[in-house]
Amino acid sequence: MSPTRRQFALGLLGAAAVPRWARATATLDGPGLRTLAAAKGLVFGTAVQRNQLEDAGFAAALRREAAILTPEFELKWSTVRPAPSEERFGAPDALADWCRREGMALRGHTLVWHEALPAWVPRFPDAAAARILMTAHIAKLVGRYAGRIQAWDVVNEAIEPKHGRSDGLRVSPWQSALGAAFIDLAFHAAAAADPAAQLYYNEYGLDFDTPEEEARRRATLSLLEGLRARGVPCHGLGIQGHLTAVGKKFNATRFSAFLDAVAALGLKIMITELDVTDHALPADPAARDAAVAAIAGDYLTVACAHPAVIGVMTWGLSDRQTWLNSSPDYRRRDGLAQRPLPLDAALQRKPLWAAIARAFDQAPDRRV
Ligand code: 9MR
Repeated sequence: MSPTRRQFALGLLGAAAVPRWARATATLDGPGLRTLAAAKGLVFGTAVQRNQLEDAGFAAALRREAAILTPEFELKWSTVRPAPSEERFGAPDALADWCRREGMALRGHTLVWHEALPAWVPRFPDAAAARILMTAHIAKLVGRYAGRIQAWDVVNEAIEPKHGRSDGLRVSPWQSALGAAFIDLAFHAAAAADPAAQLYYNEYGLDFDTPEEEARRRATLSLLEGLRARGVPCHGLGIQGHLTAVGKKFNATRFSAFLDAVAALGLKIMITELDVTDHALPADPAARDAAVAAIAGDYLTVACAHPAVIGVMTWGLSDRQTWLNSSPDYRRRDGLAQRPLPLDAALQRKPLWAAIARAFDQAPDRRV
């Protein structure tokens, strides 16, 4: 029988009997997620924005919880190259320096995407222009951060079955100009610029048991199978993991089968952008926190049990800042801030933190 809340509250259990994830929720002091993940040979990290490092409390929380960071937008094309003659590497350089000083790893996000393109990049480039623009951009960024960025999301969100193509690819500037070959080209360019970097394909909508997400899983698998068959240097799949607290069913068997199929291609898997929108839930914060933690717990239990999954990153550490509050699709209609991340706005650990901790605690040890 598992210990009751009352037993915890009354201190009736010896410290050893209380699992770490249960003990640590109420306090900032227990081991952070980075430590709990590392104990199983996993890695935990988060997306950050450069200005968050300037807040001492936030920086301390990052040090406590995260072993790897990714810039939330600072490496995107529109940010680093707003005009052809203008390069802005100040923010990503500062993040890279911070990671080096703090002994943290850095992930690069993202090289080839249909969003966050500067206005000067044509939306309908011809093939020759697309090839030059894309490979020069990749060579510049991957080359600049070689040895400092461990893994790159080389191609982001290239799947969109709703666009009606038989290969499930999204109609985008790169796809329109170069066809499916743009993906191979991007990975080859990244590998040439830093042969040691781990190169990922990163995608969303792979999580739930809906016909739409099943179609996205199928299209993603066939994309990855093609990369493998052609010997394209792609080392892993980034599963974004933008979850929703209600309204979609999670099917552990189906998700696990998807992870198996990806692993069978020899690929590693990283959960790259975990968060849980609560936009469809009533206002009560405790009820929202419980629902968010429940779905993330179910999801991460499956993910962390899988030997091909190497780690989990959340898309932000604290509810202080989340893209969900400004998204037209997801922001709450009652105007309340969402609670999608492991720490609340005061940097206190939430039930989601405990769900992640529990998934790490229950995961098999990769180090043995
Ligand atoms: O959270 C990111 C937000 O701050 C940026 O404005 C936006 C556009 O660059 O991108 C958001 O991050 C997205 C990520 O890059 C790819 N997956 C979906 C994320 C949420 O929209």
